Amino acid sequence: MHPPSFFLLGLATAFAPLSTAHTVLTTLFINDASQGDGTCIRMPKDGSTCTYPIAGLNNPDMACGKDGQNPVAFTCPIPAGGKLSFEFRSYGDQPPPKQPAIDASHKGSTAIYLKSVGKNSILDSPAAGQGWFKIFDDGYDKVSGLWATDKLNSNNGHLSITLPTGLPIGYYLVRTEIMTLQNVTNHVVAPQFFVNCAQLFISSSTASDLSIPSANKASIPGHVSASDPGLTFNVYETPYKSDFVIPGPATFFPASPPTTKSNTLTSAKEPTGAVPKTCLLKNANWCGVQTPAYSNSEDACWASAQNCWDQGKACFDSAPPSGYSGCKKWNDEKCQAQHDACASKDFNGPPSMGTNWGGDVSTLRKVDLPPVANANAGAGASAGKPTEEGNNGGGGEETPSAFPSTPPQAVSSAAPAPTQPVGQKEGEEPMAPVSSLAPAPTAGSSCGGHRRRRRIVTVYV
Ligand SMILES: [Cu+2]
Repeated sequence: MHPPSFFLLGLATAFAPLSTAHTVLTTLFINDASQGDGTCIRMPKDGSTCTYPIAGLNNPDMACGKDGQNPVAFTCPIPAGGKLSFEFRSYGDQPPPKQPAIDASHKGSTAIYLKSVGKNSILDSPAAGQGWFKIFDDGYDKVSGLWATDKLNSNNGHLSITLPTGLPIGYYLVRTEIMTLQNVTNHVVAPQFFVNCAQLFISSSTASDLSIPSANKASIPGHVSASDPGLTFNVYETPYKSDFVIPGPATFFPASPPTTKSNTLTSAKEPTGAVPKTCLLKNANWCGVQTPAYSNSEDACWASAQNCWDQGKACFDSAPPSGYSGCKKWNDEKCQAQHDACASKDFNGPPSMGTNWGGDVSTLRKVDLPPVANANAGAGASAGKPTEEGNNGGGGEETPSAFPSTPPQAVSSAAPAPTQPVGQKEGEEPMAPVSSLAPAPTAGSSCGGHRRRRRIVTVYV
């Protein structure tokens, strides 16, 4: 939440344009394959506040953002050393370049953290607390004059990194941190942190526990303090009077240990929380499964149709601010077809049994992902030193091309190529009201409260 200070408002209006455009992590790409909007991401549930900064440096939400302590159903598999890309949006359901990832006035740093949370379950360890380490960061580039947030916008909200090759197999939270300095002057210090997490299962030939050097360990909240030089940096001075120091610990990028028989795993394990193969259609962390079969029974026909609508309602109810295009497709195409069949007294079904409704509509959007931002930095070093500028986080000895182009259980491969819904342009969330038969999306299910947001922003920055 923004500090409701009129003093701060005055300063901000003097130095920076008023803006609504904060940011939220909406989408993961694994080796360039979209996992679907919202899938595996612990996104804030309330669409009207989903892009807001974290209130207070000691807030437990600093770990994984608002609602980030709660697990989501799906966990995305990725090999150690794989390419991981993130998409940030200033409105949850509107991908850049329609809107910027974050308002241009919000200059600051980006960072990626990891935390191993268990060998058996994503639930073995909570988000907040010890165990975090930073694998990548980016601050101010003196040569180009660009901030990390400028690069994020010029890449249409995308940031790509390589995961370290030396990560042990298991469940991880990956944490994105964007820190911006538009509300920091010589008199007021109110940096903004935009934090989100996603659930990963990292496959690896390494099973032994990760040994994180003490200098690289982070307990979150608590990994930054208000007096850190990176949090008090004045971006309105020209020229800058000092070098920007990226907040948080130095990056730690564990390279692969030598492979021996004793630590070699097949890493063929199916992670708990992988998107089920039985999903006919997916929306974020919801999956629609086939409705019950029936023959020569009117009652069973309507019961199966109701099962479909019930699944659709659960989809809308669970849809995060990144959108509900899959829920709408489910209701409009599958449930409506079942309803129509029962109404026309075709009591054998469900119709189109075995048809796949397209996996995940959101993965149809074409995106150009940037190359990994840590390909060349820190090569050969397993732990970086704090940097005053540039980006940090070693590329290491293996390139992403050493891994398959899609993860072992790639979400997108679970279903045949989806078809484009009628009347919906590629890449656009359906904006029309859902049919009267469909449950209305809840107020928080889409980040579309623009009118409300604009009103708020006349007071807060
Ligand atoms: Cu702001």
